[in-house]
Amino acid sequence: MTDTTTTFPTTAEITADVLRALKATGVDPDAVAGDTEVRTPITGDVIFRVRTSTRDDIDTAVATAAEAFTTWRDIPAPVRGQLVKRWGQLLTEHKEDLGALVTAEVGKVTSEALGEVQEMIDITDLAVGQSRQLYGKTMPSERPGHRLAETWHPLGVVGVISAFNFPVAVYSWNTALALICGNSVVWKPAEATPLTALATDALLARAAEDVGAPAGLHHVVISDRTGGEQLVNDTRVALVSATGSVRMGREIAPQIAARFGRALLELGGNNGAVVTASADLDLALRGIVFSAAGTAGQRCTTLRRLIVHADVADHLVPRIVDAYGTLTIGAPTNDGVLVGPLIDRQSFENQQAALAQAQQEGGEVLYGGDRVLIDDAPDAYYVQPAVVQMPEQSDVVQAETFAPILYVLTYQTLEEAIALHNAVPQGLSSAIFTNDQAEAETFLSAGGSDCGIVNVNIGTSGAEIGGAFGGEKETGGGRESGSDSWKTYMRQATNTINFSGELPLAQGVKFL
Ligand code: UN1
Repeated sequence: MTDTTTTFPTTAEITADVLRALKATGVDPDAVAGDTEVRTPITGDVIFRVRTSTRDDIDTAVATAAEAFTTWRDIPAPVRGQLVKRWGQLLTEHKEDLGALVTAEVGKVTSEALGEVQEMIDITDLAVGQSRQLYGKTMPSERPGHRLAETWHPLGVVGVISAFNFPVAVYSWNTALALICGNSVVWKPAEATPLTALATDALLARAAEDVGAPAGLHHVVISDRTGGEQLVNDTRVALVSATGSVRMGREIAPQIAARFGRALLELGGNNGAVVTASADLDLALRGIVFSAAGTAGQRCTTLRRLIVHADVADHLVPRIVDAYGTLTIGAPTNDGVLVGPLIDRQSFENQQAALAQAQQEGGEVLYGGDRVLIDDAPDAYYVQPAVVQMPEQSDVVQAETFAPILYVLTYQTLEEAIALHNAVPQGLSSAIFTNDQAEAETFLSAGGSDCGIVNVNIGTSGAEIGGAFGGEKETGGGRESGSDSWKTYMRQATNTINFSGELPLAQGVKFL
Protein backbone atom coordinates (compact mmCIF):
# COMPACT_ATOMS: atom_id res chain seq x y z
CA MET A 1 0.00 0.00 0.00
CA THR A 2 1.08 3.54 -0.58
CA ASP A 3 2.33 5.59 2.32
CA THR A 4 -0.25 8.31 2.80
CA THR A 5 0.38 8.96 6.44
CA THR A 6 3.35 11.25 6.13
CA THR A 7 4.42 14.06 3.89
CA PHE A 8 6.81 13.37 1.08
CA PRO A 9 10.27 14.95 1.39
CA THR A 10 11.12 17.63 -1.13
CA THR A 11 14.28 17.53 -3.21
CA ALA A 12 15.43 20.67 -1.37
CA GLU A 13 15.10 18.88 1.98
CA ILE A 14 16.98 15.84 0.70
CA THR A 15 19.73 18.05 -0.73
CA ALA A 16 20.06 19.94 2.55
CA ASP A 17 20.42 16.67 4.44
CA VAL A 18 22.99 15.38 1.95
CA LEU A 19 25.08 18.54 2.30
CA ARG A 20 24.86 18.31 6.07
CA ALA A 21 25.96 14.65 6.04
CA LEU A 22 28.81 15.38 3.64
CA LYS A 23 30.15 18.16 5.85
CA ALA A 24 29.74 16.08 9.00
CA THR A 25 31.86 13.30 7.52
CA GLY A 26 34.57 15.73 6.45
CA VAL A 27 33.74 16.33 2.79
CA ASP A 28 33.80 19.94 1.58
CA PRO A 29 30.95 19.98 -0.96
CA ASP A 30 32.57 22.85 -2.88
CA ALA A 31 35.79 20.89 -3.26
CA VAL A 32 34.03 17.91 -4.88
CA ALA A 33 31.52 19.87 -6.97
CA GLY A 34 31.57 19.60 -10.75
CA ASP A 35 29.34 18.88 -13.75
CA THR A 36 28.02 15.36 -13.31
CA GLU A 37 24.48 15.14 -12.03
CA VAL A 38 23.73 13.10 -8.93
CA ARG A 39 20.07 12.20 -8.56
CA THR A 40 18.09 10.88 -5.65
CA PRO A 41 15.72 8.06 -6.53
CA ILE A 42 13.44 9.36 -3.77
CA THR A 43 12.22 12.17 -6.03
CA GLY A 44 14.17 11.43 -9.20
CA ASP A 45 15.66 14.93 -9.09
CA VAL A 46 19.21 16.24 -9.10
CA ILE A 47 20.64 16.78 -5.62
CA PHE A 48 24.26 17.58 -6.46
CA ARG A 49 26.72 18.00 -9.31
CA VAL A 50 29.95 16.17 -8.67
CA ARG A 51 33.37 16.46 -10.22
CA THR A 52 34.44 13.36 -12.12
CA SER A 53 38.00 12.07 -12.18
CA THR A 54 39.98 12.39 -15.39
CA ARG A 55 42.08 9.62 -16.89
CA ASP A 56 45.12 11.37 -15.45
CA ASP A 57 43.51 11.57 -12.00
CA ILE A 58 42.95 7.82 -12.04
CA ASP A 59 46.45 7.18 -13.28
CA THR A 60 47.84 9.31 -10.46
CA ALA A 61 45.63 7.52 -7.92
CA VAL A 62 47.03 4.15 -8.99
CA ALA A 63 50.60 5.46 -9.04
CA THR A 64 50.26 6.96 -5.56
CA ALA A 65 48.62 3.81 -4.24
CA ALA A 66 51.43 1.71 -5.71
CA GLU A 67 53.96 3.96 -3.99
CA ALA A 68 52.15 3.87 -0.62
CA PHE A 69 52.02 0.08 -0.84
CA THR A 70 55.81 -0.14 -0.66
CA THR A 71 55.70 1.45 2.82
CA TRP A 72 52.48 -0.15 4.04
CA ARG A 73 53.49 -3.73 3.25
CA ASP A 74 56.37 -3.50 5.74
CA ILE A 75 54.26 -2.24 8.63
CA PRO A 76 53.30 -5.15 10.91
CA ALA A 77 49.81 -6.41 10.20
CA PRO A 78 48.48 -5.80 13.77
CA VAL A 79 49.68 -2.19 13.46
CA ARG A 80 47.90 -1.94 10.10
CA GLY A 81 44.84 -3.18 11.97
CA GLN A 82 44.89 0.04 14.02
CA LEU A 83 43.95 2.02 10.90
CA VAL A 84 40.92 -0.18 10.32
CA LYS A 85 40.04 -0.02 14.02
CA ARG A 86 40.01 3.78 13.90
CA TRP A 87 37.99 3.73 10.69
CA GLY A 88 35.44 1.49 12.40
CA GLN A 89 35.18 3.97 15.29
CA LEU A 90 34.54 6.82 12.86
CA LEU A 91 31.98 4.77 10.94
CA THR A 92 30.22 4.13 14.25
CA GLU A 93 30.24 7.83 15.10
CA HIS A 94 28.92 8.74 11.66
CA LYS A 95 26.53 5.85 11.20
CA GLU A 96 23.53 8.13 10.78
CA ASP A 97 25.31 10.50 8.40
CA LEU A 98 26.36 7.67 6.12
CA GLY A 99 22.95 6.04 6.43
CA ALA A 100 21.34 9.30 5.31
CA LEU A 101 23.60 9.39 2.25
CA VAL A 102 22.81 5.75 1.40
CA THR A 103 19.10 6.54 1.63
CA ALA A 104 19.45 9.68 -0.48
CA GLU A 105 21.49 8.06 -3.25
CA VAL A 106 20.07 4.51 -3.28
CA GLY A 107 16.61 5.00 -1.82
CA LYS A 108 17.06 2.38 0.90
CA VAL A 109 14.66 2.63 3.81
CA THR A 110 16.37 4.05 6.89
CA SER A 111 16.62 0.76 8.79
CA GLU A 112 18.27 -0.98 5.84
CA ALA A 113 20.57 1.98 5.18
CA LEU A 114 21.71 1.89 8.81
CA GLY A 115 22.06 -1.89 8.48
CA GLU A 116 24.41 -1.36 5.57
CA VAL A 117 26.61 0.94 7.68
CA GLN A 118 26.47 -1.59 10.52
CA GLU A 119 27.77 -4.17 8.04
CA MET A 120 30.75 -1.84 7.45
CA ILE A 121 31.38 -1.55 11.18
CA ASP A 122 31.13 -5.32 11.57
CA ILE A 123 33.71 -6.00 8.87
CA THR A 124 36.13 -3.52 10.45
CA ASP A 125 35.81 -5.46 13.72
CA LEU A 126 36.49 -8.71 11.92
CA ALA A 127 39.43 -7.26 10.01
CA VAL A 128 41.08 -5.88 13.16
CA GLY A 129 41.03 -9.35 14.69
CA GLN A 130 42.12 -10.88 11.41
CA SER A 131 45.17 -8.62 11.37
CA ARG A 132 46.64 -10.87 14.07
CA GLN A 133 45.64 -14.06 12.28
CA LEU A 134 47.20 -14.03 8.82
CA TYR A 135 48.20 -17.60 9.48
CA GLY A 136 50.50 -19.64 7.32
CA LYS A 137 50.89 -23.38 7.82
CA THR A 138 54.01 -25.23 8.89
CA MET A 139 54.37 -28.72 7.40
CA PRO A 140 56.79 -31.52 8.27
CA SER A 141 59.60 -31.75 5.77
CA GLU A 142 60.60 -35.17 4.41
CA ARG A 143 64.24 -34.18 4.96
CA PRO A 144 66.04 -34.07 8.32
CA GLY A 145 66.99 -30.61 9.54
CA HIS A 146 64.48 -28.91 7.25
CA ARG A 147 61.31 -27.01 7.85
CA LEU A 148 58.51 -26.36 5.38
CA ALA A 149 56.29 -23.33 5.92
CA GLU A 150 54.19 -20.83 4.09
CA THR A 151 53.99 -17.08 4.43
CA TRP A 152 51.33 -14.70 3.16
CA HIS A 153 52.25 -11.37 1.62
CA PRO A 154 50.14 -8.50 0.32
CA LEU A 155 49.45 -8.17 -3.40
CA GLY A 156 49.85 -4.45 -4.10
CA VAL A 157 47.09 -2.16 -5.35
CA VAL A 158 43.57 -3.54 -5.03
CA GLY A 159 40.99 -1.99 -7.37
CA VAL A 160 37.45 -2.11 -6.02
CA ILE A 161 34.53 -1.59 -8.40
CA SER A 162 31.28 -1.47 -6.45
CA ALA A 163 27.59 -1.52 -7.36
CA PHE A 164 24.87 0.99 -6.49
CA ASN A 165 22.77 -1.32 -4.35
CA PHE A 166 25.32 -1.80 -1.58
CA PRO A 167 27.27 1.38 -2.21
CA VAL A 168 29.55 1.10 0.80
CA ALA A 169 29.24 -2.27 2.58
CA VAL A 170 30.74 -4.37 -0.19
CA TYR A 171 33.52 -1.82 -0.69
CA SER A 172 34.25 -2.04 3.05
CA TRP A 173 34.40 -5.84 2.98
CA ASN A 174 37.14 -5.47 0.42
CA THR A 175 38.93 -2.48 1.85
CA ALA A 176 39.04 -3.51 5.51
CA LEU A 177 40.65 -6.83 4.57
CA ALA A 178 42.82 -5.44 1.78
CA LEU A 179 44.29 -2.86 4.18
CA ILE A 180 45.06 -5.21 7.06
CA CYS A 181 46.63 -7.57 4.54
CA GLY A 182 49.01 -4.75 3.54
CA ASN A 183 47.51 -3.55 0.25
CA SER A 184 46.49 -0.12 -0.93
CA VAL A 185 43.08 0.49 -2.51
CA VAL A 186 41.66 2.45 -5.44
CA TRP A 187 37.88 2.49 -5.46
CA LYS A 188 35.53 3.16 -8.34
CA PRO A 189 32.05 3.39 -6.82
CA ALA A 190 28.84 3.11 -8.84
CA GLU A 191 27.87 6.14 -10.88
CA ALA A 192 24.71 6.55 -8.80
CA THR A 193 26.50 6.75 -5.45
CA PRO A 194 29.49 9.12 -5.55
CA LEU A 195 28.54 11.10 -2.45
CA THR A 196 28.26 8.10 -0.13
CA ALA A 197 31.64 7.04 -1.48
CA LEU A 198 33.26 10.42 -0.91
CA ALA A 199 31.99 10.49 2.68
CA THR A 200 33.22 6.96 3.37
CA ASP A 201 36.62 7.77 1.91
CA ALA A 202 36.81 10.99 3.93
CA LEU A 203 36.32 8.98 7.14
CA LEU A 204 39.07 6.61 6.07
CA ALA A 205 41.30 9.60 5.35
CA ARG A 206 40.66 10.89 8.85
CA ALA A 207 41.45 7.50 10.33
CA ALA A 208 44.67 7.36 8.31
CA GLU A 209 45.68 10.78 9.58
CA ASP A 210 44.80 9.88 13.18
CA VAL A 211 46.98 6.75 13.20
CA GLY A 212 49.74 8.18 10.99
CA ALA A 213 49.27 5.77 8.09
CA PRO A 214 51.25 6.58 4.93
CA ALA A 215 49.63 9.02 2.50
CA GLY A 216 48.13 7.65 -0.69
CA LEU A 217 46.92 4.32 0.70
CA HIS A 218 43.34 4.76 -0.45
CA HIS A 219 41.65 6.66 -3.24
CA VAL A 220 38.16 7.08 -4.58
CA VAL A 221 37.76 7.86 -8.26
CA ILE A 222 34.44 9.21 -9.52
CA SER A 223 33.80 8.00 -13.01
CA ASP A 224 31.53 6.12 -15.36
CA ARG A 225 32.46 2.69 -16.70
CA THR A 226 35.58 4.07 -18.38
CA GLY A 227 37.16 4.54 -14.94
CA GLY A 228 36.47 0.91 -14.12
CA GLU A 229 37.95 -0.20 -17.45
CA GLN A 230 41.07 1.81 -16.69
CA LEU A 231 41.55 -0.03 -13.39
CA VAL A 232 40.83 -3.36 -15.06
CA ASN A 233 43.56 -2.82 -17.63
CA ASP A 234 46.18 -1.22 -15.41
CA THR A 235 48.92 -3.78 -14.74
CA ARG A 236 49.74 -2.02 -11.46
CA VAL A 237 46.33 -3.09 -10.10
CA ALA A 238 47.12 -6.54 -8.74
CA LEU A 239 43.58 -7.53 -7.85
CA VAL A 240 40.32 -6.23 -9.29
CA SER A 241 37.37 -6.89 -7.01
CA ALA A 242 34.23 -6.12 -8.98
CA THR A 243 30.56 -6.31 -8.08
CA GLY A 244 28.00 -5.92 -10.83
CA SER A 245 26.17 -7.64 -13.63
CA VAL A 246 27.10 -10.87 -15.38
CA ARG A 247 27.47 -8.78 -18.54
CA MET A 248 30.12 -6.65 -16.83
CA GLY A 249 31.89 -9.76 -15.53
CA ARG A 250 31.99 -11.27 -19.00
CA GLU A 251 33.66 -8.12 -20.30
CA ILE A 252 36.24 -7.60 -17.61
CA ALA A 253 37.21 -11.16 -16.62
CA PRO A 254 39.03 -11.91 -19.91
CA GLN A 255 40.77 -8.53 -19.80
CA ILE A 256 42.10 -9.16 -16.30
CA ALA A 257 43.04 -12.73 -17.21
CA ALA A 258 44.89 -11.55 -20.32
CA ARG A 259 47.31 -9.58 -18.14
CA PHE A 260 47.43 -12.35 -15.50
CA GLY A 261 45.85 -10.06 -12.95
CA ARG A 262 43.68 -11.45 -10.19
CA ALA A 263 39.93 -11.03 -10.18
CA LEU A 264 37.34 -11.32 -7.46
CA LEU A 265 33.93 -11.29 -9.11
CA GLU A 266 30.57 -10.92 -7.44
CA LEU A 267 28.08 -10.91 -10.28
CA GLY A 268 24.40 -11.65 -10.66
CA GLY A 269 22.25 -13.74 -8.40
CA ASN A 270 18.93 -15.40 -9.21
CA ASN A 271 18.26 -16.78 -5.82
CA GLY A 272 15.75 -19.48 -5.02
CA ALA A 273 14.08 -20.83 -1.89
CA VAL A 274 12.53 -24.25 -1.59
CA VAL A 275 9.58 -24.57 0.79
CA THR A 276 8.88 -28.19 1.66
CA ALA A 277 5.65 -29.67 2.97
CA SER A 278 7.14 -29.90 6.47
CA ALA A 279 8.07 -26.20 6.67
CA ASP A 280 6.90 -23.80 9.36
CA LEU A 281 4.88 -21.60 7.03
CA ASP A 282 4.67 -18.62 9.42
CA LEU A 283 8.43 -18.47 9.60
CA ALA A 284 8.81 -19.11 5.86
CA LEU A 285 6.39 -16.30 5.07
CA ARG A 286 8.44 -13.69 6.94
CA GLY A 287 11.72 -14.93 5.51
CA ILE A 288 10.33 -14.91 1.98
CA VAL A 289 8.74 -11.46 2.13
CA PHE A 290 11.87 -9.79 3.54
CA SER A 291 14.14 -11.47 1.01
CA ALA A 292 11.87 -10.90 -1.99
CA ALA A 293 10.42 -7.43 -1.39
CA GLY A 294 13.02 -5.88 0.94
CA THR A 295 15.39 -3.32 -0.60
CA ALA A 296 12.77 -3.13 -3.40
CA GLY A 297 14.22 -6.35 -4.80
CA GLN A 298 17.58 -4.70 -5.44
CA ARG A 299 19.96 -6.94 -3.50
CA CYS A 300 22.12 -9.42 -5.30
CA THR A 301 20.80 -11.83 -2.66
CA THR A 302 17.14 -10.94 -3.29
CA LEU A 303 14.83 -13.93 -3.45
CA ARG A 304 13.56 -14.19 -7.01
CA ARG A 305 12.32 -17.80 -7.25
CA LEU A 306 10.05 -19.57 -4.80
CA ILE A 307 9.93 -23.33 -5.29
CA VAL A 308 7.08 -24.56 -3.14
CA HIS A 309 5.73 -28.05 -2.55
CA ALA A 310 2.39 -28.51 -4.31
CA ASP A 311 0.72 -29.61 -1.06
CA VAL A 312 1.44 -26.32 0.73
CA ALA A 313 1.39 -23.85 -2.18
CA ASP A 314 -2.29 -23.05 -1.62
CA HIS A 315 -1.63 -22.31 2.04
CA LEU A 316 1.49 -20.25 1.53
CA VAL A 317 1.12 -18.29 -1.72
CA PRO A 318 -2.13 -16.46 -0.83
CA ARG A 319 -0.52 -15.45 2.47
CA ILE A 320 2.47 -14.00 0.60
CA VAL A 321 0.06 -12.04 -1.59
CA ASP A 322 -1.75 -10.75 1.52
CA ALA A 323 1.53 -9.78 3.17
CA TYR A 324 2.60 -7.93 0.02
CA GLY A 325 -0.62 -5.95 0.26
CA THR A 326 0.41 -4.66 3.70
CA LEU A 327 3.89 -3.46 2.67
CA THR A 328 4.01 0.30 2.81
CA ILE A 329 5.57 1.81 -0.31
CA GLY A 330 6.84 5.36 -0.21
CA ALA A 331 9.62 7.73 0.75
CA PRO A 332 12.36 5.64 2.39
CA THR A 333 12.93 8.34 4.98
CA ASN A 334 9.41 8.00 6.36
CA ASP A 335 8.69 5.79 9.37
CA GLY A 336 6.87 2.59 8.56
CA VAL A 337 7.82 2.54 4.88
CA LEU A 338 9.27 -0.84 3.92
CA VAL A 339 9.60 -0.50 0.15
CA GLY A 340 11.39 2.52 -1.26
CA PRO A 341 11.97 3.46 -4.90
CA LEU A 342 13.78 1.64 -7.66
CA ILE A 343 17.09 3.23 -8.53
CA ASP A 344 15.89 4.65 -11.87
CA ARG A 345 13.49 4.50 -14.77
CA GLN A 346 15.53 1.77 -16.49
CA SER A 347 14.96 -0.55 -13.53
CA PHE A 348 11.25 0.09 -13.74
CA GLU A 349 11.27 -0.64 -17.47
CA ASN A 350 13.21 -3.83 -16.86
CA GLN A 351 10.62 -4.91 -14.32
CA GLN A 352 7.76 -4.17 -16.72
CA ALA A 353 9.48 -6.03 -19.58
CA ALA A 354 10.10 -9.07 -17.35
CA LEU A 355 6.47 -9.10 -16.21
CA ALA A 356 5.26 -8.93 -19.83
CA GLN A 357 7.61 -11.75 -20.79
CA ALA A 358 6.48 -13.83 -17.80
CA GLN A 359 2.88 -13.47 -18.91
CA GLN A 360 3.79 -14.48 -22.48
CA GLU A 361 5.46 -17.54 -21.02
CA GLY A 362 2.25 -18.54 -19.25
CA GLY A 363 2.77 -16.73 -15.96
CA GLU A 364 -0.04 -15.21 -13.97
CA VAL A 365 0.60 -12.05 -11.97
CA LEU A 366 -0.92 -12.78 -8.56
CA TYR A 367 0.00 -9.42 -7.09
CA GLY A 368 1.70 -6.13 -7.86
CA GLY A 369 3.92 -4.93 -10.66
CA ASP A 370 2.16 -1.58 -11.00
CA ARG A 371 3.92 1.71 -10.72
CA VAL A 372 3.00 3.70 -7.63
CA LEU A 373 2.94 7.24 -8.89
CA ILE A 374 3.66 9.85 -6.28
CA ASP A 375 2.25 13.27 -7.14
CA ASP A 376 5.16 15.08 -5.54
CA ALA A 377 7.71 12.91 -7.34
CA PRO A 378 6.68 12.22 -10.94
CA ASP A 379 10.27 11.34 -11.90
CA ALA A 380 10.72 8.72 -9.20
CA TYR A 381 9.95 5.05 -9.80
CA TYR A 382 8.08 3.35 -7.00
CA VAL A 383 6.57 -0.04 -7.79
CA GLN A 384 4.50 -2.65 -6.09
CA PRO A 385 6.60 -5.77 -5.60
CA ALA A 386 5.17 -8.52 -7.81
CA VAL A 387 4.33 -12.18 -7.23
CA VAL A 388 3.99 -14.24 -10.41
CA GLN A 389 2.84 -17.85 -10.58
CA MET A 390 4.74 -19.65 -13.34
CA PRO A 391 3.49 -22.91 -14.84
CA GLU A 392 7.05 -24.19 -15.27
CA GLN A 393 10.65 -23.16 -15.62
CA SER A 394 10.95 -20.67 -18.52
CA ASP A 395 13.33 -18.10 -20.00
CA VAL A 396 12.25 -15.21 -17.80
CA VAL A 397 12.88 -17.26 -14.67
CA GLN A 398 16.44 -17.90 -15.81
CA ALA A 399 17.30 -14.20 -15.87
CA GLU A 400 18.04 -11.85 -12.99
CA THR A 401 15.80 -8.79 -13.21
CA PHE A 402 17.04 -6.29 -10.65
CA ALA A 403 13.57 -5.36 -9.39
CA PRO A 404 11.05 -6.96 -7.05
CA ILE A 405 9.51 -9.92 -8.89
CA LEU A 406 9.00 -13.24 -7.13
CA TYR A 407 8.33 -16.16 -9.48
CA VAL A 408 6.48 -19.07 -7.89
CA LEU A 409 6.99 -22.63 -9.12
CA THR A 410 5.58 -25.78 -7.55
CA TYR A 411 7.10 -29.25 -7.21
CA GLN A 412 6.26 -32.75 -5.99
CA THR A 413 9.56 -34.37 -4.95
CA LEU A 414 12.64 -32.86 -3.30
CA GLU A 415 14.74 -34.17 -6.17
CA GLU A 416 12.57 -32.21 -8.58
CA ALA A 417 12.81 -29.11 -6.34
CA ILE A 418 16.61 -29.26 -6.27
CA ALA A 419 16.77 -29.76 -10.03
CA LEU A 420 14.48 -26.75 -10.56
CA HIS A 421 16.48 -24.76 -8.07
CA ASN A 422 19.81 -25.42 -9.76
CA ALA A 423 18.51 -24.98 -13.32
CA VAL A 424 19.57 -21.34 -13.63
CA PRO A 425 22.93 -19.96 -14.77
CA GLN A 426 23.59 -18.02 -11.54
CA GLY A 427 24.62 -19.49 -8.18
CA LEU A 428 24.76 -16.93 -5.39
CA SER A 429 22.31 -17.59 -2.56
CA SER A 430 19.70 -20.23 -1.77
CA ALA A 431 17.44 -21.39 1.03
CA ILE A 432 15.28 -24.25 2.12
CA PHE A 433 12.42 -23.93 4.58
CA THR A 434 11.83 -27.30 6.21
CA ASN A 435 11.39 -29.00 9.58
CA ASP A 436 12.70 -32.28 8.23
CA GLN A 437 16.38 -32.77 8.97
CA ALA A 438 16.90 -35.13 6.04
CA GLU A 439 15.45 -32.57 3.64
CA ALA A 440 17.69 -29.85 5.08
CA GLU A 441 20.80 -32.01 4.91
CA THR A 442 20.01 -33.09 1.35
CA PHE A 443 19.78 -29.44 0.28
CA LEU A 444 23.06 -28.67 2.07
CA SER A 445 24.89 -31.69 0.61
CA ALA A 446 27.05 -31.79 -2.52
CA GLY A 447 24.10 -32.90 -4.60
CA GLY A 448 21.86 -30.19 -3.14
CA SER A 449 21.99 -26.46 -3.79
CA ASP A 450 24.83 -25.46 -6.13
CA CYS A 451 25.12 -21.94 -4.66
CA GLY A 452 27.83 -20.23 -2.63
CA ILE A 453 25.33 -19.45 0.14
CA VAL A 454 22.95 -22.19 1.29
CA ASN A 455 20.58 -21.39 4.16
CA VAL A 456 18.09 -23.38 6.21
CA ASN A 457 14.95 -21.73 7.60
CA ILE A 458 16.14 -18.25 6.75
CA GLY A 459 15.78 -16.25 3.54
CA THR A 460 18.38 -15.80 0.82
CA SER A 461 19.37 -12.24 1.77
CA GLY A 462 20.84 -10.60 4.82
CA ALA A 463 24.03 -12.62 5.25
CA GLU A 464 26.31 -11.84 8.20
CA ILE A 465 29.88 -10.75 7.52
CA GLY A 466 31.48 -13.67 9.40
CA GLY A 467 30.97 -16.12 6.56
CA ALA A 468 32.48 -15.99 3.09
CA PHE A 469 30.16 -14.21 0.67
CA GLY A 470 29.98 -15.09 -3.01
CA GLY A 471 28.63 -17.52 -5.52
CA GLU A 472 29.19 -20.06 -8.23
CA LYS A 473 28.55 -20.35 -11.96
CA GLU A 474 27.76 -16.97 -13.55
CA THR A 475 27.97 -15.31 -10.14
CA GLY A 476 31.70 -15.43 -10.74
CA GLY A 477 33.21 -17.60 -8.00
CA GLY A 478 34.64 -14.82 -5.82
CA ARG A 479 34.52 -14.87 -2.03
CA GLU A 480 34.53 -11.71 0.07
CA SER A 481 33.98 -10.77 3.71
CA GLY A 482 34.57 -13.39 6.42
CA SER A 483 36.02 -16.89 6.85
CA ASP A 484 39.29 -17.15 4.90
CA SER A 485 38.39 -14.60 2.20
CA TRP A 486 41.40 -12.57 3.40
CA LYS A 487 43.62 -14.95 1.42
CA THR A 488 42.27 -13.44 -1.80
CA TYR A 489 44.05 -10.20 -0.92
CA MET A 490 47.40 -11.91 -0.37
CA ARG A 491 49.90 -14.05 -2.21
CA GLN A 492 51.21 -17.26 -0.77
CA ALA A 493 54.90 -18.09 -0.56
CA THR A 494 56.13 -21.59 0.28
CA ASN A 495 59.39 -21.67 2.22
CA THR A 496 61.79 -24.58 2.66
CA ILE A 497 64.36 -23.80 5.35
CA ASN A 498 67.41 -26.03 5.64
CA PHE A 499 69.25 -25.95 8.98
CA SER A 500 70.92 -29.36 8.60
CA GLY A 501 74.28 -28.27 7.22
CA GLU A 502 73.80 -30.96 4.53
CA LEU A 503 72.04 -30.71 1.20
CA PRO A 504 69.77 -33.74 0.83
CA LEU A 505 67.55 -33.43 -2.23
CA ALA A 506 63.82 -34.12 -2.15
CA GLN A 507 62.41 -37.31 -3.62
CA GLY A 508 65.78 -39.02 -2.90
CA VAL A 509 67.41 -37.47 -5.97
CA LYS A 510 71.23 -37.72 -6.05
CA PHE A 511 73.19 -34.98 -7.83
CA LEU A 512 76.81 -33.94 -7.46
C1 UN1 B 1 24.75 -7.35 -2.42
O1 UN1 B 1 23.55 -7.28 -2.66
O2 UN1 B 1 25.61 -7.07 -3.29
O3 UN1 B 1 23.49 -10.73 2.25
C2 UN1 B 1 25.31 -7.68 -1.08
C3 UN1 B 1 23.02 -9.60 2.04
C4 UN1 B 1 23.89 -8.42 2.38
C5 UN1 B 1 24.88 -8.16 1.31
C6 UN1 B 1 24.28 -8.08 -0.07
N1 UN1 B 1 24.57 -8.69 3.63
O4 UN1 B 1 21.90 -9.42 1.58
